[in-house]
Amino acid sequence: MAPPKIYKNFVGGEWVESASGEAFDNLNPANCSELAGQFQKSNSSDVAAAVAAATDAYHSWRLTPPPKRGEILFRAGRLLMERKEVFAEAMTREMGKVLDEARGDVQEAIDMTFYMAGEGRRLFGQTTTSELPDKSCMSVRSPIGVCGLITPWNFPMAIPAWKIMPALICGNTVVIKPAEDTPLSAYNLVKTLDEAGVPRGVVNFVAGFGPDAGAPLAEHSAARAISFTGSSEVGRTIAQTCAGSFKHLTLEMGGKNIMIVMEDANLDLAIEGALWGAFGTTGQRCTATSRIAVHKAVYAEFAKRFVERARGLRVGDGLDPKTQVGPIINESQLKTIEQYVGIGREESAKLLAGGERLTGGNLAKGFFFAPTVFGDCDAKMRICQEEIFGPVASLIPVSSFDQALEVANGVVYGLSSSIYTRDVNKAFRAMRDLDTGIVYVNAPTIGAETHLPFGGTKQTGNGHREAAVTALDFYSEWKTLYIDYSDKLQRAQIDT
Ligand code: UN1
Repeated sequence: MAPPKIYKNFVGGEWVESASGEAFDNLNPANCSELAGQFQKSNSSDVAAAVAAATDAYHSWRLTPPPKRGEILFRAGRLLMERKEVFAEAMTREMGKVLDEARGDVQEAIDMTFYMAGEGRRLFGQTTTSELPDKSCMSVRSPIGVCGLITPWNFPMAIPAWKIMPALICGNTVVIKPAEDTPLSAYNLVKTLDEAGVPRGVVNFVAGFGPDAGAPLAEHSAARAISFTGSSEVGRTIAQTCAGSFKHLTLEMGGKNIMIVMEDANLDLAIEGALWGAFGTTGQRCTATSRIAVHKAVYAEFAKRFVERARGLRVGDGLDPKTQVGPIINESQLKTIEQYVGIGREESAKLLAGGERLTGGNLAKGFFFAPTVFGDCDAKMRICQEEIFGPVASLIPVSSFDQALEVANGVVYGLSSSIYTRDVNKAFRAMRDLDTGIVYVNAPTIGAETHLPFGGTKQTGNGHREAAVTALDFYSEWKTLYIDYSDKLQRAQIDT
């Protein structure tokens, strides 16, 4: 077998090795004997070099007209389109999601790239009147400086694009530290940006692990803003680090997303949606449907049909076109899922499907887990409260719409929710009263589009939204300008 390819870091426009002199393996979770490459095990001196390069590059990038920045992003978007198939296949090899979904992930990066490229000719501020004569007022967006981006493994190209593209169009420079499980997709994105003409030092890429490379990035005094997507545990540590210097921070963390199925729902549609929401991406989305509250009038039928379909899902290597559910990202995540299945059993939830690791045939080579359904759950059980991040759905019977809402809102997270109903009154009440950042009607909890705000309430985040025009609010600062052309001193609030 040919030796694995060794991928380098990208710092100041050069491909460089880590100061540590060490590399780590990027495993294929569907077949652990296969490597998707080796990446640099970066440390704080690599991060310092990358932040220094980004600081240097900031001086001219911030002055580059935004439509020119946009042109580079348009070129990058076109290159990503040409490379979509190759990048999707590489993503499935490093992360496991089925090829069709990997294509969707690359597409999401393309969409974000074009969306933010277009912002280069907008980046609108406000002009307004003054309370004083011969005076003009406006607000404009200013860049912040160097942004540190720490990204997760579950959307290994889309989420880096969610962060890099708005940062760049606003005139910031970036250092990205992707998840150690999926550096290749971020590498492919960064390489494409370089080839599209992003100037040296504007985008820097440092592979490695959280404690060695992520922490020094969050701690670095010259990184003026940090954007993190990942676990609540790591998010809390990053928030504490950033608090010391009041660094700007966006956090996108856990979810315990619910689908509500009312008695008047189109059950065929709801079952189809629940399967996609719970088991798409092997349940490894922050937006995954992990709780399904079903009205008692249709609970038995829904449970029976949903379980049958869940049992029939084909689990396997995401490169096989017949596969519907790919592997779990790594062994430690697999153990977490196994632990939660144990917790569900102890809590006397009824295990209706799955519940175990799959090791038959080729599945023994990777980290596979059967699509799992717990029935007759109580909303207060830990499996209904805590994020599992795997193919596990818990069915909660409810007797009314009001009870469904109470169950829905009775968790610490608030990312996404959904309701299946044909009653317009219930749909509108749900849209108003579900305490989540995203609400779907007659669709599952996954499937956000890039031109709408993405993020959650409560402990899902810290109040920011990614994507859409709202992302610009994080990656820029408002600067307010007052221009007095009266040729005399005019005192606001006094000389009116
Ligand atoms: C995530 O769940 O981590 O809405 C991101 C979705 C995708 C993005 C999910 N477009 O499901």
